[in-house]
Amino acid sequence: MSFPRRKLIVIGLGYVGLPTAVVFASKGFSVVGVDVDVGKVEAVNSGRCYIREPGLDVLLRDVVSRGLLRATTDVVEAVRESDAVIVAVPTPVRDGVTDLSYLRAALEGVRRGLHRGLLVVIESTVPPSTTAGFARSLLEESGYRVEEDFFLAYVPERIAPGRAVEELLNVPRVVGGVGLKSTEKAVELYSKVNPKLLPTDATTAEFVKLIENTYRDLNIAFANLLALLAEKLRIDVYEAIKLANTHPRVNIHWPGAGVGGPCLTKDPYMLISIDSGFWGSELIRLARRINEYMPRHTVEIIVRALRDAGIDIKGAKVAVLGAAYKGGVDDTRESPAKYIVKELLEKGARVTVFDLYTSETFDAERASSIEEAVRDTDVIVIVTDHPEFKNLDLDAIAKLVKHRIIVDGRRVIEPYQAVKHGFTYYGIGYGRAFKL
Ligand code: SAJ
Repeated sequence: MSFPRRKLIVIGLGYVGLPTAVVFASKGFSVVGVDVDVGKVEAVNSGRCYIREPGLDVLLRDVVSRGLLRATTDVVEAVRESDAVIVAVPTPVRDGVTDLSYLRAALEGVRRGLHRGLLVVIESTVPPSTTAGFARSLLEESGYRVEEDFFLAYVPERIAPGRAVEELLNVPRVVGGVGLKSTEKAVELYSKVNPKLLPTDATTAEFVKLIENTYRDLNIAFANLLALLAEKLRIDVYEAIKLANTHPRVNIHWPGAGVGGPCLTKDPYMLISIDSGFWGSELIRLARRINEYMPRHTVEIIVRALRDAGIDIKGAKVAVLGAAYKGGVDDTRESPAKYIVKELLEKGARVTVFDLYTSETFDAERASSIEEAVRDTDVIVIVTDHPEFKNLDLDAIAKLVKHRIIVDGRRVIEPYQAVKHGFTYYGIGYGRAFKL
């Protein structure tokens, strides 16, 4: 039995680390969560869940009350008493360069508490070779040897915000050790929470993580390119993609007001950092450029929609529905809404933001209900595909607005429905209502 004490440390109690700590605790591990943020540590210890994840709050309260999960800021002490450590700290990318300083700080703490038999797992997204290179040498400065005295593996996280608990338990996990013994140990640890494990080596596992998100980013960029072309052709790109996707070997993603979140916006840059001078990497850079352009394009459509109705953007009242980077979550990291709202404010519009999941407004006014958001508004802009927006009462809304104009950045509303209620419908990739 490799984990005799069933004691696990999770370093970094964010969107990945907190659900991970809770899920392992719910399977009987005695888990210590470590974070530099005292606020998070206090929240966990008082059983309070600070991220919105279905089912997580109940589970957290339960494991804390049963003494299976506690949090601390002292990593060294925690590591000395544990069988395994999972590191899930942020690794931000700035100007194409990955900042490994949080990972370094976490691993330095682990090194000071390192002992024989310890398994160290990195879950943070990193450039390939980081585990077998940077992390290994840093930990071996302790005098202990990997594969002989301790074990080291890379296990990419695969949870999408909003589905953390479910995905931790059910989505297959890639498990890559720096050697066979490390892979075996890591497989043993994760088998306690997830039966679908895919063993490989650490560098392959790091690479796999980056290609998953880059594949998605490229696919969405292709969809966004098609949207821009469809607008020129004055056809509906959603109808075209739906039809193309009936082909058994075609699976095009969906265009939209932009690609946000902490993963797709940075992982492609980490992938090309393997050989940034290589001309072939332009494929990935260009995809990023298309996706980064989409919020600007959304603003262009808003300005045009208003102009078509004889309204100047300066002084116009704009109701923005959605601040989160995707539907059903409260997460606003790298949200396209940020650029859109700031640009509208810059242009002199009076902007009100309504989001049922988050109170973030990016300096615009905040509405606490849909009615408040749309009252006397000149244009309604849908930025996030929250499920609730799919059932908007267009009849009621039509009576409240000043002008019946919708700019739909996510195809949340069917154009014919909007038109039926007297709205002029504009949307990403919807070329029928306007001319470029
Ligand atoms: N989006 C589109 N069109 C689409 C799909 C998404 O414009 O067809 C936009 C969304 O609105 C959002 C952005 O892309 O702004 C990213 O959303 P997402 O759902 O694609 O991805 P994330 O960042 O929430 O989660 C991804 C997931 N990766 C993949 O699906 C390959 C998740 O499994 C990872 O764990 C996560 O990244 C991560 O942490 O790496």
